[in-house]
Order: sequence, then C-alpha cells, then structure tokens
Amino acid sequence: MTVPLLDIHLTDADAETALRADARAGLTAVPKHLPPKWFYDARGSALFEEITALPEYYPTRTERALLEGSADAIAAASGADTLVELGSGSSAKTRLLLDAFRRAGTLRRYVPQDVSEPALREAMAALAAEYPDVDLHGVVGDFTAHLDRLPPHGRRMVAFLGGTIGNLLPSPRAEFLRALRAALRPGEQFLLGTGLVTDPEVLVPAYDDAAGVTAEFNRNVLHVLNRELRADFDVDAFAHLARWDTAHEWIEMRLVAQRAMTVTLAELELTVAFAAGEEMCTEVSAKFRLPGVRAMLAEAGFAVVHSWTDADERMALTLASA
Ligand code: AVJ
Repeated sequence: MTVPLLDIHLTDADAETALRADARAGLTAVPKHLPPKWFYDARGSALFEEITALPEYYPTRTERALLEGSADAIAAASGADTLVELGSGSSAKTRLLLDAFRRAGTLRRYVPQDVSEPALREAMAALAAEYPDVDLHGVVGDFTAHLDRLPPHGRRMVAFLGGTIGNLLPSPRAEFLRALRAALRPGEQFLLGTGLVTDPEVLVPAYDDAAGVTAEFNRNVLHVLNRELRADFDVDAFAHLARWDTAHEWIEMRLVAQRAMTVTLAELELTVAFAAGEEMCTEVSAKFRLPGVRAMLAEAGFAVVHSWTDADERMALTLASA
C-alpha cells in the first residue's frame, strides 16, 4: 500500500470567511435564508447520520438497496479504475461500489472528497485498513468550488450520491454540472443519485419525523451561528417546518420564529429582527423526474448511459458519460 494522500483546498479560515459571508447575506435578505451546508458541524453530522436510520427517512436505505442491486453493473459499464466521491462523509454506501469494482478487478484508487477534514480522516483510516490494495487520495474541499482541482489520475468515475444535488438551487445546480463535465475527460463517468418526486405523504414525514431528529438537525444551524459568530439565537424559540412545494417539486425546510425577537451576531457586528411567525428557509431538497434528470445531465454535456430505480420509484441512480 502507498501512503494515503490528503489534499486540503478548504481550510478552517476559508470556511469561517464563507460562513460570515453567507450569514450576513442570508440574514439581511428578504425573506431570510441560510444555506444548508452549515448544518454539518460535528453535532449536525451526527444528527444527519441519525436521520438516515429513521423509519420515515427512506432515501438512504432506498439508495443503499439500489446500489446493492446495481453496483456490479455500474462497475462493468463504467470501466473506471478510479472512484471519486463528492461529499463522501462516512463513505458508508461507497463500500458497495468499492466492493463491486474490486470484484470486477478494476479498482486502483479511491478519491473521497468532503468539506469536513475530521470526517474525511476518520473515513480514510477505516478504508485504509479495509482496502489495503487501493490507493487512497482524500480531498478536503467544497464540491461546488474545487472540481477543477480533483486529482487527474486514472480513468475516473465520479459518484455524487444521496440526492445531495437536490440541495442546490437550479442555477448553481446547472453550474455545478457544467463544471464537473469540464473537469472530466471524454469517456470518464458520473454516477448521480437523485430523489424522485413521490407521494407528499411519504416525502413530508421524511423531513419531519415523529421523533423530532430532523427538527434538531434544522435548529442546529442556529447553534453553529451562536458558536462561530458569537450570535445569541434563542434556539428553542424557533420551530421546525417542512413543506412540499408542488410548483418547484422540492421540500423546503424552514425555521419559524415563535415570537418577535432581536438577534445579535457579535462577530459580524450585525443585529437582525425577526417578526413573530417569520419563516427562514434553511434547506431546499429538490426531487426529480427521470426525464428531468436526463435533461439536466444532457444540458451539461453528459451522455446518459443507464438509470436504475427502486420498485416504488423513490430514488434513482443514473450513470452518465462525459
Ligand atoms: C444531505 C441531501 C441527503 O436533502 O435529504 C435530511 C439532507 N435534510 N433531512 C436531504 C437532509 C433533512 C439530505 N441530503
């Protein structure tokens, strides 16, 4: 085994600068909003892992089952020797792909990319022990910003799973896909996991579970602002709201101020007022229809190879070629 590499394109100082800019822009906008990437400090990441095991949260287990059934076909169709994963987190589902590439005899290299350096280091330590014959090359970075700096080695398949592409609004989403296409060489592959439009009675509880874990996850962004920007949000004065937007076909998570209040962010020298009942959007999670997935990939210059869906058509995996 070669020594695992770790490229750092995003330092704590970069993240701090980005958080300050996002908080200032989002809290002074009308209506107020915050980007979902700030959910994921250590507590937020742990809450997300808890969400993936909730009975109402079908996406993770559905995508895992889909991968179980399709990973060998994906490995065969891709012909890749290098698996790159964007937003790799704990790399839990990735093992299904790594095992399939290993069975196909083609796996040489795994490149996990994540914004969280501790999460990446932990995942890489476990992977190094489990896959001693695979070269590991980790990248700490933001998948919307650092695609041009992905390691170029090998014949790559880039995986972007979990439906996370749905957290991007349409215009940054199109920009992301174009940047990814530009970062790949002709014939390299992209494996995209998307949530599909399904019954709102299934969708809404997935984002508003009975145990209240998603509510805690949503409010966690206020704990992050309190700590990182010395803000004084009364976190318990915000209620969790998940609604299905029929026109946009996306879930919107919001935080609803339960009373009028004034919040100061000392680090930004900023004071903002919330009216009683005021709603702030903290996450959009777009769901797609298969023709729409194919169209957005084609629009970015990819050629769709194949899609796999579960029997209930709630999630899709789509393999496309650059
Ligand atoms: C990170 C995209 C998988 O949008 O479903 C889970 C995040 N938010 N519950 C999603 C999330 C609320 C999640 N992904």
